[in-house]
Order: sequence, then structure tokens, then C-alpha cells
Amino acid sequence: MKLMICTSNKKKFEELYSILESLKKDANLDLEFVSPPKEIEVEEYANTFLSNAYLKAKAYYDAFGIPALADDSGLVVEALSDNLERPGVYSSRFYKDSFGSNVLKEDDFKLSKDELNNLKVLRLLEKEENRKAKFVSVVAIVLSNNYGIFGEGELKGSIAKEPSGNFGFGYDPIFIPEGYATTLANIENKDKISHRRKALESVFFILKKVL
Ligand code: ITT
Repeated sequence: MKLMICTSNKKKFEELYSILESLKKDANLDLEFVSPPKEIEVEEYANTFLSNAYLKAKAYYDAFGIPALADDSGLVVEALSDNLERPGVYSSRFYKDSFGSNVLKEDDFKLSKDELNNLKVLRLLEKEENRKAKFVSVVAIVLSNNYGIFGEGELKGSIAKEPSGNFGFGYDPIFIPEGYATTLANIENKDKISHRRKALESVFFILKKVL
């Protein structure tokens, strides 16, 4: 069976692909992971990771008629969250969010999107003692028109005082996983411990039963 890995984020694609290949080998499943024939624009208008993951996978399934896998993920910082988790489902575009927008100055906008997101979190936490955070990933697989399966994974940790490391992407340079003394961007085997691996393991558990 062909399974499309549906994301516009190149680094996320690489992580999904590499974890999926290792799970496939362990499960001895006849699966071929492919890229979608072309990228499509999906409006992620829902307010949960689960709904957004489903929206992405379903949009690709509807466009190409091939079983589709999508991940919706993000960082949740305890001190920045109230009834809304932040950056949460808005992780990718947090630097543009009106919440805390005064901490970024005009001059900062020469930085990349990931650097701006990290800078904003660090500035918002400047005087904050509670640095607890977690990464969340929800993976949806749409197998046919009315049949979707899901998996969720979390990685607990804390926010560093400054960015460090080059592995991974997004918020990895400012996130220290529980039990480690350094950021995820300094940890070469991220794929073995990540929220994404946990989400894929849990959806694979179901996939093995239904294929
Ligand atoms: P697609 O929707 O096309 O998959 P995206 O990057 O927009 O790509 P999301 O909407 O799921 O994906 O946003 C996830 C954001 O959360 C991502 O851009 C990062 O900023 C952050 N993020 C998610 N997983 C991460 C990880 O493993 N390490 C660091 N940051 C991560």
C-alpha cells in the first residue's frame, strides 16, 4: 500500500520518513512511503492538533485518492498558557501572533521564522521561573473516504535560557527534554525520543491491526 507523507515542512518530512521506515521494518508491513504528487494549500482552521492533523490528511486524500498521513504538532509552554495552550496549534506562526507581539522589534524581522519564534518565547520568559514545556504531535492517517486513524505523542521538558544546537528544526534549539542537560537541537538521536516517534508508534499499533 502507498502512504503519502503530507507536509510542506521539509525537516518534518525527513523525520516522519525516517521514523516510518524504521517502524515498517520492525512490523514487517508492505508499505511504500511517498510524497504527494504536488503540495496543496490546507487551511488549518481548527483549534486542536487532532482536528488540524485530520484536516491536512483528508485534504490530501481528497485531492489524490491515496492513503494520506499528516502530523500537526507544536510546543506548549506552561507559563504562556491559560485556557489556550501557547504557542500550541499556532506554533508555526507564533511570531506573528498578537499575543506578546510587543517583545519583537522591527529589527528582529531579518531573522528566519524559526529564529523569530524562538526569540519570542525566550523574551516572553525572560523573568519567568516556570520554564516547563512540552512538545505535542498528533498524527492522522486517512485510509479511505470515511476512515481515519490517529496517534498522539508528547515530549516533556523545559525552555533553555538561550538557543543552542543545529539538529532538528523549529523550537528544538530552545527545548531541553526531561532527563537531558542540553537542547533537542544538540541531540543526534532526536527521532528515538521525540513526540513524533511516540505519535507514529501509537498510530502504527492501529495500522498493523487494520491492514
Ligand atoms: P505542515 O503543516 O505542512 O506539516 P508546519 O511546519 O506548518 O508544516 P505545523 O502546522 O504542525 O507544521 O506546525 C508545527 C510547528 O511547531 C513547526 O513549524 C515548529 O515551529 C513546531 N514544531 C513541531 N514539531 C517540532 C519539533 O519536532 N521540533 C521543533 N519544533 C517543532
